Amino acid sequence: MHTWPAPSLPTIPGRGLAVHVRDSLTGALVLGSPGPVATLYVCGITPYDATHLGHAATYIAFDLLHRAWLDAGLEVSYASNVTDVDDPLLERAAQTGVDWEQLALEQTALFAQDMTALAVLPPHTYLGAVETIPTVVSTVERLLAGGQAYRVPVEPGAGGSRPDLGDVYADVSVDPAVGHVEGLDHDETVALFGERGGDPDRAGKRDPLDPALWRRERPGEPSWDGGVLGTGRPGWHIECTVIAEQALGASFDVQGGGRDLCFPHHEMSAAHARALGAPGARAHVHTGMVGLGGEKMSKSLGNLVLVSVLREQGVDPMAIRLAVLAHHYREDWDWTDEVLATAQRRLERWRSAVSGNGGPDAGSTVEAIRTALADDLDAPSALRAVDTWCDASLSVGGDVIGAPGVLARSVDALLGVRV
Ligand code: 5CA
Ligand code: ZN
Repeated sequence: MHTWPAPSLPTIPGRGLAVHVRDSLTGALVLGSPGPVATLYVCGITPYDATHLGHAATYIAFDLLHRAWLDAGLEVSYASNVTDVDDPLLERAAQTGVDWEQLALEQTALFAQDMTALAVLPPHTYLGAVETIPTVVSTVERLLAGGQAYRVPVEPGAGGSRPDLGDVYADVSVDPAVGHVEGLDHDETVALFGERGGDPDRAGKRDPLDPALWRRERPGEPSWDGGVLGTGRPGWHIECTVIAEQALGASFDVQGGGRDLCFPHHEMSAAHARALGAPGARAHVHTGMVGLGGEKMSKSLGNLVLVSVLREQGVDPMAIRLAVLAHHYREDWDWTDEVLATAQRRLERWRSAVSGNGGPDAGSTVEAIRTALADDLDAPSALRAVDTWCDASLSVGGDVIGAPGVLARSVDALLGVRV
């Protein structure tokens, strides 16, 4: 999978602080990475209707982490995936009468353009589900051989020339950590599993929460050679387990994504890693949900504001980025015209404040940005620090030659906002 071009990163004086992030599983603020190489896996898109503001907010949040780690002197290894074959993509292709591969290609390309415009640093490893199939197959074979997975017979007509080889499911009962979603009883957990891509009612499973690892060939669905598993396609959670391990090793620093991925996706993905003897992510970090009109923005609901549409309307991507950064990443918030208008005014003000040669000293502002980001990526506080410098620059001015340049380069390097 091709990534997008990396934005240039200006060098700035000084060094960032060690970054702490909130681990969703424990609720604790933890050191993001002990270094010297910080490892990050962020769940990528399912390319059927990209890139809405919710996606943008999630990738911008982890881009802040990436930038803060670099500023702190760490080397960063960042991996992400593209779920370029899965039920929702195939369903959308079937509904709209387009070829699923074409849809995935177009939407992946559009996502890359949006990420470029939003100055998101690209992942170092970027893998699609389809290109990872051989590794998924050998991994599922290992789980079957180890007794952590089992076959479920398929319905008549499924399974191609080997209908006797069933679908493969992970046995979650071997992992007592699975299925205890905070605040939900068992039935509610099962219902949530069903809403988020699971198939709790599938006959023949040992437990309603068992997720598919390998889905056998079905009429009208794409399928690939699965060796002893038979023809089919990968389950969703194992895709991320395999790609993260392949890119970052058995243990890595942070697994990220939107909060909608907490359960079942990240929980199941972590359970698969444990079943394979790998510790997986040291911390799970989740972003809040961006909504529109009070409801979560989602491809399935169709209440989307697309980055590409805003760009076509002439909206400066840096204003979109500032609109996102005005909210703490863990917050749930609604995209509104007012949110965008406020960000546009802020961007204009910042641009006019850095337009001179001289200004107030920027050193303490740069440190304030660093301090805010090190404290669980507190972007709103970082923006307020920049506002304060801009207010001073525009009202009283200052005589430190080069200060506006230092501030502009710092805002670019740390916040990804080009002023
Ligand atoms: N391909 C899978 C992950 S392996 C997937 O969830 N794809 S996605 O296209 O549906 O979402 C891509 C990323 O955007 C995920 O991290 C998801 O949690 C996040 N996301 C989706 N909707 C929103 C939203 N409304 N607000 C914030 N983040 C969101
Ligand atoms: Zn994922």
